[in-house]
Amino acid sequence: MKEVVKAEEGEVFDIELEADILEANEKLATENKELLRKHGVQAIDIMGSIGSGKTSLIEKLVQELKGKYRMAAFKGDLTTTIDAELIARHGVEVVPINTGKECHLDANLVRKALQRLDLNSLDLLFIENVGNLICPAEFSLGSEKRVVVISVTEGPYMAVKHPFIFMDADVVVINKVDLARAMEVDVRKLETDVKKINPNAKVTVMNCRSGEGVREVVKALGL
Ligand SMILES: Nc1nc2c(ncn2[C@@H]2O[C@H](COP(=O)(O)OP(=O)(O)OP(=O)(O)O)[C@@H](O)[C@H]2O)c(=O)[nH]1
Ligand SMILES: [Mg+2]
Repeated sequence: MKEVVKAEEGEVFDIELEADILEANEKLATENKELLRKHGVQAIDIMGSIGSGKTSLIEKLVQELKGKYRMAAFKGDLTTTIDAELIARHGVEVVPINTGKECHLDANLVRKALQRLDLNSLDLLFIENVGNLICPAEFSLGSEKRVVVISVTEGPYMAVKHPFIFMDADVVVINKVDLARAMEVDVRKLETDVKKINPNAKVTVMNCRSGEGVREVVKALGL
């Protein structure tokens, strides 16, 4: 094997421009957080790889927590409202957010979406990000907790290959445990990989299709 080609600073991006964008985003995220706290709303980011089970997890959480909390959701997608409609079936208010070509939500989009909700009538807000394990990590949205969903169908190296998104995660859900054997993926090894990156993360194993394991996620979120 030959030596790895590494991008130098400034080679791929204008780093100063990127720093400005991230700084502006942080400021808006802080404002979002203050607004949400003022109204007693706890926002929870749901990030994770494409198709890992983010929407399915939100659906199961909404079913599990109905009657206990008043809930709503934001759903970030490039152009569709498919997931937003799936979540809305459960009787919660959903604001779809289309990012166009962007691979992540940002605090400005969340700020706009917040204007569509009556925050006084809510306790919990789930924010499903665009599916991928890279860009969403850099953009705070103003949430209280960050969840990362990965699944065994993405293979055994999801955590070690994408460490940054796990560093700030409060809860990591390893999903599609029902398919682990067929995929020949060792769930315990994935769990260990996540713990090595972030020893403070609570790691739970789930089947978001059946709902098995949802109570552990609820507990890990302190709900
Ligand atoms: N077998 C199995 N299928 C699952 C599980 N969780 C989700 N799925 C299926 O996986 C597919 C993708 O699930 P979604 O919940 O849409 O995943 P997502 O992360 O929201 O996907 P994007 O928003 O498109 O990135 C759907 O067909 C789900 O029914 C699981 O635990 N086991
Ligand atoms: Mg989804």
